[in-house]
Amino acid sequence: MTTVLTYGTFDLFHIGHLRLLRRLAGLGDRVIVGVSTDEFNTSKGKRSVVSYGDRAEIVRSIKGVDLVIPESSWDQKTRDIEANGVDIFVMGDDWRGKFDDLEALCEVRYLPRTEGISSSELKQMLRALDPAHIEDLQSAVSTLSNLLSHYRDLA
Ligand code: C2G
Repeated sequence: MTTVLTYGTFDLFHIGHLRLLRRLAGLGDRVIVGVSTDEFNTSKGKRSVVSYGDRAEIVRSIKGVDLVIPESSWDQKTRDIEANGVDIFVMGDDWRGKFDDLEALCEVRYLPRTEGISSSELKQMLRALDPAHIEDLQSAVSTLSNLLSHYRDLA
């Protein structure tokens, strides 16, 4: 029985998160995922769009994930590894080198991230769609459609 452990915020769950969790399921028999609590995210200077409860439920429902635990501090990893008999600790390679100290307890692996998608980019797109911008977009669309019908009449 090989136990694999990872951590993350998993906000606005996307294909990058899914591919990472799928690869974890391929590395072992039991997959444990620490999901950052909203309070811990605040301490990381992050604010999730999706609440901890919902993020944990989404991750728990991913095929191959056996257990979700709350991540509420940076230093709980050692305890979690020992308490769950973890064999492989895995993170995306944006964390490369950051958790090498855990090699004293188990194997540490960094897997390539999925390019072109991130929660922060999705958040930026959502911010761009706030009401103030939508009005501008709507007036631009109506201007364009008026122009279009005008040219149609000319054609
Ligand atoms: N990830 C990925 N590809 C992406 C985006 C994310 O493979 N396009 C991976 C990250 O490398 C990470 C995991 O998905 O391993 C979760 O990413 P985040 O939700 O951004 O987690 P983060 O905020 O980095 O929290 O103690 C560690 C922290 O909890 C990590």
